[in-house]
Amino acid sequence: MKRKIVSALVCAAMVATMVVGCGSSSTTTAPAEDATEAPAEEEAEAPAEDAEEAPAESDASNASGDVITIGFAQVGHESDWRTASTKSCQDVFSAENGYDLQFVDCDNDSAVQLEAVRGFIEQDVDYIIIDPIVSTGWDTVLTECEDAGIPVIVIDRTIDDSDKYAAWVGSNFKTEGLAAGEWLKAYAAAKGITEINALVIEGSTGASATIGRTEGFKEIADREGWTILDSQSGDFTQDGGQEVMESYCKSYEGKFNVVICQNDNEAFGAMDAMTAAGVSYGVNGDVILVSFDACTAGLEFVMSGDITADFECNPLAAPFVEEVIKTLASGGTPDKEVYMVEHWYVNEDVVPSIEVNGETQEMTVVTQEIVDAQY
Ligand code: GYE
Repeated sequence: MKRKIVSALVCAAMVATMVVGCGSSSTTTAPAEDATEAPAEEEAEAPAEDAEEAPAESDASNASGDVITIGFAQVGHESDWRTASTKSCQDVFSAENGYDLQFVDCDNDSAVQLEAVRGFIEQDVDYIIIDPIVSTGWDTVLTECEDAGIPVIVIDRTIDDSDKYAAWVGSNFKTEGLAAGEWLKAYAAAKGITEINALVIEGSTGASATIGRTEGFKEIADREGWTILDSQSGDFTQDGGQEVMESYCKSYEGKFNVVICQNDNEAFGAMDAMTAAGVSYGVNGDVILVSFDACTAGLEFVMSGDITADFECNPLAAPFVEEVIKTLASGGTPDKEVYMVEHWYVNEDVVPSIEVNGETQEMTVVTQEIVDAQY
């Protein structure tokens, strides 16, 4: 019992950081239990219930009372974000909550991921969750899932060449890239920086997170006439970020004043490379350092001023996935797209808010309290 209450509270804290509707077509109900930690305007959207009534604890077995079997083909273990995503699923789809979670770490290998999904079909699991490593090449295997009568729920990254899945829960990556660009424009103006020469460290090639963040930032860069000196993949890893930045420091010595890393782990590697090369970065440095994800360690570096701005990607999708499963189990039709909420973090209050896609959103100055509450 004690464990269950704790898990309900953890779940409550997780959903408190999410709301719905930040993407164009999203409509859904947040599976919130207790939204006490949610920022004021988001609480309204999350229907609060007692922690004891957490979705993760209730009717977690199928109609016949059996354990629900879920196959989860996870991308890999490349980043802090990924670790948080995996933990979110393992916490919600636990044996205690009535699930048998078949978890496969696909180690960033698309062939392994397709095999994992086919393995789940063989096992005749009740539901399949896929976080697609790449956004294309899915229609055949999704047709196989459909033929087997197994609903697929896509999380995080999108599938762009098939719609044979029940629902997708994730983030709007292009919006994240646009936000980084709009913030940079306002920040540079406030600081009297008139020329932007940017280096981009992209995520894994073919991932929708990479494609969206790249497109979004480039759209603003093109509009503003900024120079993107180079854009190479760091594969969403710390080693990858460090390696790419080491080579950038040699090739573009003295020529760049902005580095955009498409996730926090790449930023950690890039910081090491810049430090080694004698390049200063962050709020007091020569280089504006922008990152995405805003995991705990990323926010710590925002607070210390090493990362200038960090655009959140919320990995805690599992409670929403559980809602989709419950809707399907009761014969309903879930919303096809469910968007996570993203907060945008900075060290200093130079740019209070920015407008993206016609909507104004505040920039949040990181405090220790925010760091402590982050996943
Ligand atoms: O930003 C990165 C992870 O797909 C949004 O993948 C995710 C990305 C995330 O490795 O850290």
